[in-house]
Amino acid sequence: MGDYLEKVKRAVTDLDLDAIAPLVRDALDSGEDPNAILQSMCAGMVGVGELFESGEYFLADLVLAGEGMKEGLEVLEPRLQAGSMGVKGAVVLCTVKGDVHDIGKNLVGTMLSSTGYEVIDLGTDVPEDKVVEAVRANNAVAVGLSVLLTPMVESIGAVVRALEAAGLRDQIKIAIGGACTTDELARRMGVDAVGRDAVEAVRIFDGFVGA
Ligand code: B1M
Repeated sequence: MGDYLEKVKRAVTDLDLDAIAPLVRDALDSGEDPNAILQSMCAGMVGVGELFESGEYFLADLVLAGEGMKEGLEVLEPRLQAGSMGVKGAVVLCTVKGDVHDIGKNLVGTMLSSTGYEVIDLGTDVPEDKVVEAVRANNAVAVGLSVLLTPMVESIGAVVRALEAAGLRDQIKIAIGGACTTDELARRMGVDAVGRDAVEAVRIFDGFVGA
């Protein structure tokens, strides 16, 4: 069984795009846990990031990796979805202003909606006033912010300040996540939690709503 997990990871890192979705399907057919397959795909993306950092991959390769990841997730996501939608409350989710990475955010959204949250996904490069608007319109219980780019971390603080200015901060919890987030950053930005992966994100939001 474990062989498929390694193959999925390698196909993502090697940008073997035609192989990713079929391998995910084979892994599912062989009885692999969808969450374990997801972890393998994410590990493959870490490999892509390392090759980009070392100069072996270029920006176009990151784009290709993103495409391959999305194709694999299309096969995987229906198997990750099981729960009853929306019963735990509404969560506003987005990637912060200046950042267009959306694969991790989408995964967090899938996991949250599959475990009972109504997910209001605002997309990527989202300004703080849109977050405030969505929190109000949907009576949201929490906000999830994805941020992968270090130069964009101030966008987190902008959301916190906008929620404070709107008088909503006391009634809402905020979590952040993404490659460049740390506990120290969370403290500095004044948010309530940082999630390392989509599974931990669910644990954090469950803690927020007492589920
Ligand atoms: Co970009 N990129 N990228 N990129 N990219 C990174 C993030 C980078 C680390 C690569 C590197 O140098 N090693 C680096 C950022 C360095 C930094 O600032 N610290 C980088 C850079 C520099 C850039 C550009 C500036 C490159 C350029 O133009 N010169 C540019 C910026 C564009 C912009 O946003 N304005 C850019 C562009 C792109 C693409 C568009 C080509 C593409 C994104 C495609 C897409 O998303 N549709 C891309 C990709 C694919 C990556 C890497 C390789 C992979 C990201 C990914 O999808 N990972 C990435 C390298 C890396 O992260 N190691 C990199 C898989 C995904 C499942 O993981 O998003 O971390 P992740 O999400 C996880 C957790 O973090 C967590 O759960 C998820 C699931 O487990 N999580 C949350 C995420 N959000 C959460 C929110 C929560 C909780 C948990 O809320 C509570």
